[in-house]
Amino acid sequence: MPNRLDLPAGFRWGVSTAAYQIEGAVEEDGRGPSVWDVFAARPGVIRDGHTGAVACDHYHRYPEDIALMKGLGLDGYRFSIAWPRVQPTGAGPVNPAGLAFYDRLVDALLAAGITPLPTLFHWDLPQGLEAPSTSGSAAGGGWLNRDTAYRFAEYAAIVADRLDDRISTWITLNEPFVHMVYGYALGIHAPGRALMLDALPAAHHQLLGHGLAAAVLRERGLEVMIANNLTPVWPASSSDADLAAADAYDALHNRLFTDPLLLGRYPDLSAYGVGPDLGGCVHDGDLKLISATPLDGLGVNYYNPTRIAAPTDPGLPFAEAPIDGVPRTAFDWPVVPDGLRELLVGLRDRYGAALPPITITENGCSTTAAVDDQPRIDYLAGHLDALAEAVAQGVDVRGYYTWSLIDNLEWSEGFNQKFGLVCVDFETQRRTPRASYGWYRELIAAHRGRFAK
Ligand code: IFM
Repeated sequence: MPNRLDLPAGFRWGVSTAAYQIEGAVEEDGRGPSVWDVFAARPGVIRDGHTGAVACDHYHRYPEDIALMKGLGLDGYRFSIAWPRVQPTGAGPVNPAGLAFYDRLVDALLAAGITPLPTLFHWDLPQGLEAPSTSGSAAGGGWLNRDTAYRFAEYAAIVADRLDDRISTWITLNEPFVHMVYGYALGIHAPGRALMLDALPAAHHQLLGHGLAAAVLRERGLEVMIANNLTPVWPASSSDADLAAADAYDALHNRLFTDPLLLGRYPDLSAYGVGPDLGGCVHDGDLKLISATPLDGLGVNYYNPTRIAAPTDPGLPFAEAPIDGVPRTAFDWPVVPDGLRELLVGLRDRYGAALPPITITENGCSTTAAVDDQPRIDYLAGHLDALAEAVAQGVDVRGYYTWSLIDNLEWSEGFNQKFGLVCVDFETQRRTPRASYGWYRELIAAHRGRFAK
């Protein structure tokens, strides 16, 4: 059996974070409000009333965080750019001080020998695009509004024009599935809409935004990726009803966000009573636009498989079923390392030649451990071995970015779910590397050592 040290020469090691989860400084240097600032201010929506106002104070402490990354010996750092820092209302004037922050960050990363891998959108939409003031230039409704896709492409051009001399590969969106479901269908993330299936335009408009931004990036000679949250879907039994439910869930979670990009079409959503135009939001030519710029890489965020059974009540064509008999993370997510191999091999089998090289853009777990986080080491080791097995089975995987460098704001869970290789004391902002930090550093060094002349 191959193991993690058998990953190929040139395999890239990294860590991932996102702007709203770490930066803080939400009112500094001209940053405008994001949907997350507004949502977090609502009583009861985030556990313990936590917000991203300060988070890890990375906006000020980024040199210390880059020193931690350098200590790991990383090849790359995946971070996200806060759109409202760059364009405070999401349309119109650029905020030079906001762009200057990312300039400093990128320069400091490069000086540390770390390749920046930016994500243009990790859920912190400018509030001006969700609910514009009367003087605003946008129409509102966030990603429910087609116009947001065009604003996203403008923003992509602004950022690329500033940083394309130093960054060659860009990720457009992070996990459009999670953003649509949690933000627009269930309302447990910003912007807090609970529209159920009426949230589907938020899926299509994100993908349209990807297509438009991808063209902007490609015009500048840049490489384009997207980071999708994907899960192997396990039917609860081999009954026809469970198989049909699993297929319906797979279409929604996985294929809805990957088929249009790689195959230029939406999957069959008839189990949801939805036709190929997703209720009318898909215009002629949109799918061509979404797939026109071939992806240079597919980012895969993997945490766990999902077990699906036939629905118990009307509404949705599936019901989630428990996965028993496996370890669980502090978040109560099932730990199934081989699910990563299964997912990657399944992607290769489904998309064949249409599948670009894969990078694992997120994988990790929350633990309750202060510093001695053996469960995280076990999680990472198991998943990296499964990844090596997928590579041995012929899947082209180029890199692995663990989630996350440091503990951070885990959205509606606040600071209560801790995913970091580095522990953060949110009272003092003191960073303490965990055991997993040393383990990851040793792994990277040992893997590199195999290929050293
Ligand atoms: O923290 C999130 C991240 O923002 C997106 N992917 C999953 C992580 C853990 O829940």
